Amino acid sequence: MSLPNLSRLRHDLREQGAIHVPKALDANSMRLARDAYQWSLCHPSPNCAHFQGTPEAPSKFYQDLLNPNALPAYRRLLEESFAADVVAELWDSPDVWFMYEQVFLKEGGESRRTPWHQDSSYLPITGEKVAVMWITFEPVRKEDSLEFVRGSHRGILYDGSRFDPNDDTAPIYGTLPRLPDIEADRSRWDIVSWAVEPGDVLIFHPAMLHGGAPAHQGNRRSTLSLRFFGEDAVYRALPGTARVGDSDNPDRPGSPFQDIQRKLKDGDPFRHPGFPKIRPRAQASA
Ligand SMILES: O=C(O)CCC(=O)C(=O)O
Repeated sequence: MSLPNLSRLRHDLREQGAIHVPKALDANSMRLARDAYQWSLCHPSPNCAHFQGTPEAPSKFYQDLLNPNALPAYRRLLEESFAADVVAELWDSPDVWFMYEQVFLKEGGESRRTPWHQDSSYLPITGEKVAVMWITFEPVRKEDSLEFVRGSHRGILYDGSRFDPNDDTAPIYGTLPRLPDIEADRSRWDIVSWAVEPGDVLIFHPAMLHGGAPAHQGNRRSTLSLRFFGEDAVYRALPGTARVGDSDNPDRPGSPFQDIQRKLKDGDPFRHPGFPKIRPRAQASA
């Protein structure tokens, strides 16, 4: 595949940390993505969470991630869709590994925002070639989309958010700088977002500060995030132990992250059989 405006997309992903790639996934890729997403909704893992609404935002906000049984269900998406090819092209690298999936569903009226956070606060991985692909199944207006602080992947790594309904910045470790209250004064931050159609994707570095707008009465926001890494990705120990139940924390009992944290030391190549290599495609045997 060949993405239009590839050199600008590569530049912006590297320097600004997040990009909108229009029409990245064709109809077949979107069908496979939806099948995988539906599988996740029908097979909640021990990691799934229903976030409490508030009186102002009472609607459903569901998420699940790193389902221990996801790989067979996601295999066709990973092998046959363009998702990993898009990432390989943006990295200008043939090698892509899959880390894990995350599903979000907001519906039933006003929902709370997804608090501002950086995925890197929860992940013992670092490198230039680490990326999140955000796929939406409904058209999303710019004001209802995922938002980013431009260039924040080059800045401070903040503590994670506990997704506490009473305090978006409540920390998970207490050892990293506390997340700033971006919503309290958005004008201080260089916030960027895009309108996204099904088939478009947002791609961002996991160190990017990002947060999700709420869903509104009469609309549904169902999205799938896929996390990938490339050949320069290395292990970087987390600054503490996130607690099981902390949202976005993939360090769950039995997860490959637990194993990797026992076995690797800082700077080791980030590799584990639970994180399969998906590009280049395996050669069909004769
Ligand atoms: O879609 C959202 O509201 C949040 C997405 C997100 O935080 C992620 O994909 O890492």
